[in-house]
Formats: sequence, C-alpha cells, structure tokens
Amino acid sequence: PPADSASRNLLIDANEAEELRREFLQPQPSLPSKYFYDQTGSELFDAICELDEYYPTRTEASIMQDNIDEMVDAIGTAGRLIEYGSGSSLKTRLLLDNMYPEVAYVPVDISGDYLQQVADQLRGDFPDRRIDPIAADFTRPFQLPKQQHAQSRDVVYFPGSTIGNFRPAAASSLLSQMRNQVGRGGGLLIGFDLQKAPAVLEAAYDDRRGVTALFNLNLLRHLNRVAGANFQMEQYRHVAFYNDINHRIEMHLESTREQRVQLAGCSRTIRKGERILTEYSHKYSMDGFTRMAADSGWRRESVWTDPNEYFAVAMFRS
Ligand code: AVJ
Repeated sequence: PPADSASRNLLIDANEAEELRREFLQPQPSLPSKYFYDQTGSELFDAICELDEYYPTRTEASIMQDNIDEMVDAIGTAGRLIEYGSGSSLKTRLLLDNMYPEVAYVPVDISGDYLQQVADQLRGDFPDRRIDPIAADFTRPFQLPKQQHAQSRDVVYFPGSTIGNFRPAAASSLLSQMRNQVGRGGGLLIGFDLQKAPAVLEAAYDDRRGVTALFNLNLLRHLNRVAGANFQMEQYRHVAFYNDINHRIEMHLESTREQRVQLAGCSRTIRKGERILTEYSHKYSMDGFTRMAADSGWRRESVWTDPNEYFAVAMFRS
C-alpha cells in the first residue's frame, strides 16, 4: 500500500497522486489529459473520431491509405512496431494488414483492461502476427522486452497527433525517450496536426452534438472513481478555443459556481467561472515540428500529407 496517508484508498499509485495534486493546486488548476482515457473515455474518443467536425482521424487515415506501401517499406522487414497510446488500435489495422509478416505489433496503453480486450480481438483478426501488448503509461519511461534478433529494428508508432497534447518541453522529452528506446537506426512514424483556420479547429473541439463536451466532463467522473475526487459534473461546462499565440487548442472545464473540491488527498476552492485546464492540442508547422524532432535526435526521412495540408505523417530515423 502507498506509504503516505493522502494516497490511501486510491486506485492510482503515489506518483500519480502526487502529479494530480501538483497540477490541481497550481494557481491555474489543471488535470492531466491522460485521465480522459478510461473505458468510457476511450469509447467517447472513438465517437469523436466519427464526427463530421473532427477532421484529424479521417485525414490521417486517408494519408495512411494513400501511402501505405511507402510506409510499410520504411518500417522494414523485421522488428517491432511499438504503438504509444494504442487505444482501440483502429487506425493501426491498415498497417497490421500490410506490414511485413515478421514485424511484431506492441500496443502500449495506460488502460490495461481495454488493452487486453483489444489485443485478444487483434489476435483473432491477425492470427499470423505477433501481438505483444504492454500496459504502461508511456509518459513515464517503461521497459520493453529485449529484441530476439540483433539486426531487427524497432519503430515507434505515434499517430493521432497525441504528441500535440504535450507542452513543448514535455513533447521534446517524450521524443528523446522514444529515441532512447529504439536506439540507433530505429524509427519513428508519427502523425501531427498542422496549423489551419481557427474556425476549422474550434469546430473540431466543440462539436454540435456535444460529444467532445461529454469526453471532457468524463475526466471528472474518472477521477472521482480512481483518485478519491468529488467533482460534481453538472457544475462544469466544456470550453474549447484556439490560442493563436501558442498555436494550440485549449480545453477547459469552467465551474458554474464556487465549490470546494477534494482530489487525491488535497482540496481547493474553485471559484464561479474559474477554469480547469484539461487539454492542450498543439498545431504545428512542418518546419517547426521537424526542428523539434531534430533537437531530440531524429532526422526526417519522409513526410506525407493530404491535399489540404491539414495533417502530416512523417517517418524519422535516429
Ligand atoms: C487524441 C489527443 C490527438 O488532441 O485532437 C479530441 C484528443 N481531444 N478531441 C486531439 C481530443 C478533444 C485528440 N488527441
């Protein structure tokens, strides 16, 4: 059991509790985006991907479809495709269908139960492919099993512009962690969202049917369950806007009244109208992203985009 009394009776470990308290007690309270993805949140995210307004998923899928042969060759004939934050693995099915048969698939996801369900389903659908799931929080260093063959190369797959959720410093350190994990000669196949008209961006994060609002609010329900929180979901509203100075969508939960909130053994007052930051989704220029990756030891080998240049998928080599 966790040593400190504040962390007793929580379904998260002492590190997670400490991270939650640190973020939540900032002058501008925030909550880590990774808590979106419990079972319900993962399902809501799948629903977001079907929305008319949410262009990233379908744009990335069309980029993958249009360039699958080049991508598969860039991944290579042996090794592992290690997907950080695999979720439902829906986007990965095209790669699983087309990659060289010797390439194993290693989905890494924080939501362990969902990961096992997905892995079992994939084993049924791709009986000839090795599927080796790892339940881990990829934002912290985690151990990969050793490769069987010295010559085989690992490729990290990080689609969906999940990188955009991280502040620039954290994004850089995550790119460095990936570089260290695959070693020299390893690859990174990564999707990132490009800068575009704010109206397009804002519609994508504040859809008419309110699915994104539910997704945002579900984070509170998740924390009530796992982190001893007492958020009252009805007393917050979803806020999403484009910050064009920092080139990012920001999602917040705005309190409709003053209230006292407990979380992971701490408590604070949230004033009426005060906002809790729940997500950044950074939008990049092609050059800006390439520079950030280069600073973490990655050189760009290929980049693919759509006709509107809404989204990009790039292969980097270390
Ligand atoms: C999965 C993190 C890339 O930032 O677009 C979708 C999550 N948040 N709608 C994104 C998300 C609100 C998504 N990522």
